[in-house]
Amino acid sequence: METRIVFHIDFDYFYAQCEETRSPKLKSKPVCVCVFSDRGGDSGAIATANYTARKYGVKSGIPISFAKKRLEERSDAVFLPVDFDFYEEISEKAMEIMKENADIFEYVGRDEAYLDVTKRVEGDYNKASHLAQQIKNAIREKIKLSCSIGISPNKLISKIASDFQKPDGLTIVSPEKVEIFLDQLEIRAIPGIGKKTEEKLSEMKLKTIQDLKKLDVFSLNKEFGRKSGTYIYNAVRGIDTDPVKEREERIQYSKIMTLKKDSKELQFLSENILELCSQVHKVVKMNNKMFKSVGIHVVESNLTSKSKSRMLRNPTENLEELKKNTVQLLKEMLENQTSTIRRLGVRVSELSEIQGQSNITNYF
Ligand code: DGT
Ligand code: CA
Ligand code: CA
Repeated sequence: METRIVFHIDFDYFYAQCEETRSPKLKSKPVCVCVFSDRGGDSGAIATANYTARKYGVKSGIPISFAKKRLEERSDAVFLPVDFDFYEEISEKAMEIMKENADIFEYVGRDEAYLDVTKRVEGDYNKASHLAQQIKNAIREKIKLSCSIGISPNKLISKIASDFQKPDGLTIVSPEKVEIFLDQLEIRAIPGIGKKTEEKLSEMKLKTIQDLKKLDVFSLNKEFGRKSGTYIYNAVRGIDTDPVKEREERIQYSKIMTLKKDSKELQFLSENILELCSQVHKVVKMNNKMFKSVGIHVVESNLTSKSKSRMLRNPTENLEELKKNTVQLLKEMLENQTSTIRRLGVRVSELSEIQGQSNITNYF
């Protein structure tokens, strides 16, 4: 039997809750955070909505115009544009609190992370539950954010558990409760089971995780392929040996902009890309990092995305080198560019820490 204790922590209605922290008046209203497309008007999609808006059927991914229809009777409904920088800032602060409370911390995304806490709670689920409550309290007091936590012997079950009593949930599934917890759930509770898989299974009259246990691994492999089949076979039995791996939030820094006009002119695009380089470089400097990979990203007028990157010989923190490489990438991309470009981005990755005095001095 597994003896690990793993937390999965996920912020509730994250973007919308961030908006509530800066204007608490929003709390009583339906709040929708929107990704407006640059077509203007209401074109675009809902990134997320608070639970008041969700009662009216508003959810991530639906068109903004649908959301407005569904909220027609609520004249107090609020539709805000996304502000990623602000959410990032809040996320970083909350992640700090989690990191301090983990033996191993694995960043998953802006609003979620895994923590292995086995050692610090000495494998004790009671202590684990106290620790989780402390983390929830600290995040609520310092950042004014609510989150949901799942606790279990592995990442898979904790991820399912954190979603089980949202919002502001705390669900503990100790090893002896794993089976009873999983059996009652619908198949879609398993992360990675999409609509298609669910439909296929429901045609076979399988609805709950317990039903799914009737299938042996061979039939599952035959139906879904070896990789998915084996995953499903293990998942319904609560088996997941994937360790919590140390991973920090920033694996890359990037900036992206919508151009004043669509263009494929080198001169115009270079001017803009150099400005993006300076912005990215500022962030790199602020975080005391070096990068070894440089990339550019474009969105064409027809909304097709393209990117191009290159690995440098050595890690660097040098702005001129960043500029030289991005302009070179841009030239290469424009060589057989037929469509004009609407959005432009610069990204650095393969980050490493700057260490030692010698580096710090040549870094200004
Ligand atoms: P929750 O966890 O169910 O209380 O609600 P959220 O909003 O935190 O949902 P989650 O954890 O799936 O996603 C975290 C954030 O990611 C969410 O606040 C906004 C963003 N996001 C999620 N789904 C979509 C989507 O379909 N489109 C866009 N643009 N953003 C999304
Ligand atoms: Ca969330
Ligand atoms: Ca999430």
